[in-house]
Amino acid sequence: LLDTGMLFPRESSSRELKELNGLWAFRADRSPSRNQGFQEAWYKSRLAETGPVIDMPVPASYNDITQDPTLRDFIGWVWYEREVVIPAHWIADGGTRVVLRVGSAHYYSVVWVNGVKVTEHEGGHLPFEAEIDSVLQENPTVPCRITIAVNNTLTLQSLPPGSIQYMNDRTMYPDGYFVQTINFDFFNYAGIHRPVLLYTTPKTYVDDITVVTDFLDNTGLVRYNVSVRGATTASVKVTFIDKEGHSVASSNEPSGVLKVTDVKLWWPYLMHENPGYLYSMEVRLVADAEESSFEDVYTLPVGIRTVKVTSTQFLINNEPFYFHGVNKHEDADIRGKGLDWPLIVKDFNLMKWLGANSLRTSHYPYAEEFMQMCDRHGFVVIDESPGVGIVDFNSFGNVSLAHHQDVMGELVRRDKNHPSVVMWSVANEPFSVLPQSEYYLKTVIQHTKDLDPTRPVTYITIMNYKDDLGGPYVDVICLNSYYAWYFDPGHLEVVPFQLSNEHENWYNKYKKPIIQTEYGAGAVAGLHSDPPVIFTEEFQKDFLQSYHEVFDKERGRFLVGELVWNFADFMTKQTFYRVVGNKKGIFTRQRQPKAAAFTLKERYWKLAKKT
Ligand code: BDP
Repeated sequence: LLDTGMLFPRESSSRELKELNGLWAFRADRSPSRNQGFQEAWYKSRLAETGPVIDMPVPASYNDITQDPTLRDFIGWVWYEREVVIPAHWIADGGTRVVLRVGSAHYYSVVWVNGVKVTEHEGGHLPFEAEIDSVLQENPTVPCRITIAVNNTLTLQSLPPGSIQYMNDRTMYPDGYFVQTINFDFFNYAGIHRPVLLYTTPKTYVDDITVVTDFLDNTGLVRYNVSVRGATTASVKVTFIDKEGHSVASSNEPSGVLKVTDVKLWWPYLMHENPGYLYSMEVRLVADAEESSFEDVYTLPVGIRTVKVTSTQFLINNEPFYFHGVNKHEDADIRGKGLDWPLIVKDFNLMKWLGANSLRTSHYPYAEEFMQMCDRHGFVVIDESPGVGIVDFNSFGNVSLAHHQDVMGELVRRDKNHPSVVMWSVANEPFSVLPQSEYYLKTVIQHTKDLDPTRPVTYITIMNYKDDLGGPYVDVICLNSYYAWYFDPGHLEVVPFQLSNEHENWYNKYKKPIIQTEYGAGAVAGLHSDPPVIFTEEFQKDFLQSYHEVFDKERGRFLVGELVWNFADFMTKQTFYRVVGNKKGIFTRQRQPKAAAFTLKERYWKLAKKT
C-alpha cells in the first residue's frame, strides 16, 4: 500500500475528475452475525435486489441522518452503493488509467466495482484508492456499479483502539447485546466521510512528488523528487510558477533543487501581511519515444518555509512562532464527520475572527480540503494521527505498533507537502506511564522521523513529568491540563500553583519548549452565574483567563503555544458527565460564540500584535 503515492486528485490537461458525491443506496447489515452481506454477496447485484435500501448522502456520517436510534448507534457493516456512467473515452483506447478514490471512510472498507473486489482499507481519516480500468474493460456494464462496505468496529489492534464487549447475562440484556467500548471523548461517527471520486491519468503518470523547502538570504530552495510510474520512459519537466503566473525556476530532472530568487516565503496568518503564499509547481511528464505520445501534468501548490525547534523556541523561517489557536474536531449537526464546505469556510472565518494562527487536528487527520485551506490562509498545523485513547496494556502489543507505523506512513505520505504542517503528533494522551509505552512511543516517533526528517515529532501527554516515559523522544513537550476542572473543580485559585509547577518541572527536566495543547472548561451556552460556577459561560471565561495569567509569565521563556480545548462543542457518546456532547467549545456546535470566545479573541489579537 505504501509504495505508491497519494497525490490529491486535481484536474489538468491530462487528468479528468468525476465526483461521486450525492445520494447513495444504503443498508446496515443487522443480521445477528453482522455478516449476511458477505454471505449473500450483496456486492454481486444491485443492493436494492437483496433487501430494502434507504437514501444516504455522501460524504456524511450515517449516524444522525435518520430518526432511528439503532442506526445512530449501529456497530458493524453498512453497505453503500451508487451507479455511475463512465465516459466512453476513458475505456475506449486502453491508454487511460482510471482510479477510484475514497477521501476517507470509517473504519474498515471493502470496495467492489461491478461485483469485482478492487481494494480494502483499514482506518478512517485517510484516503485510499484503486485502479479500476481493467475491471471496467472486462465488465463494461452501463452504468457501472460501485459498492462500498464499511465497518466501524474498533478493536485492540485498530487506531484508535477499542473493544467489543458482549453482555451475556440474559436477565440483564437482550439476546445478542454487545457494546463498543472506546477510550476517547468524541462520538465514533461512521460511514463515508469524505468525497468519493473517479479520476484519470495516462498509463504513465506522475505517481508522487515530495518537496522540502529552505531558503538562504532571499533565495528559496525547493528540493524535490518526482516519482513516475508506468511502462514508457518519459522525461520530466518541472516549472515553478509564482502567484502572478510567472515561471521563476525550472528543471528537466526528476529530482533536484530549484532556486527561487527574491523568494516570497510562506508565513503564518497574522505574522506577515501576505500569509500563506503558495507557488505552483507544475510537473509535466512527456513521452521520450517518438512512437508513443502522451503527456501527464500535475500541479502541486508549494509554500517555501522552514521549521526549527530550539530548547526554548519554535522557529518558522528562523523567527520565533507562538501558537495561539484552537483544537478542533470534524463534527457538526446532522452530517457528523462528513466533509461540508459551508462548515469548513465558516470555521476558517471564525478562526480568523478569533485571531487564531494555528490549530491541532485533534484527534485524527482532517480532510485534505481542510489542510489546503490551512496552507492558503497561513494556519499553522500540528497534524495528529488517530492514535487517541491508547490505554490498554494489550494495545501496546506488536500488531498495533506495526499498524500505528503504517498509519504514520499513510499520514506523512498524504500531508508531507503541506507548508502549514509544522509538526506531527503520533498520539493523544497514550497511557505513557506503562513500561511498555516507552518502547512503543520511541519506535513510532523514530519511524515518523525516518519518514520525514524535516519536521519535529511529538505526542500529547496528560501524565506527570515524573511518570511519563516518552519525554526523551519528543521535540516539543505538549501538555493537556485540566486543573480546576477535573481536579479541584471550580477552584481557580489552584491554577497558578498547579499549572506553573507542572510547566516548570517539565521544562527543567527536559529543556524543551512546551505547548499547552489543551486546556478548557465546559460551558452550556446560556447558563450564567455570578459568582461563577462550573458549566456557566462566566466560569469558562474566568477559567481561560486564570490559565492565561500563567502563560503570560512563561511566554518568551519556554512556553511556545496555547491551544484552547475546544473550538466548538462536539458530540460524544452518551454518558452521565456529558450533556448532549462535550461543552468545552468556545463556540456552540452551531458555531455561535459563548462569552469565552470574546475573551480569547481579545487575547489572540493582542498576542498577534506582539509577535
Ligand atoms: C482531554 C482529551 C480530549 C477530551 C478532553 C475533555 O484529550 O479528547 O475531550 O480531555 O475531557 O484529556 O474535554
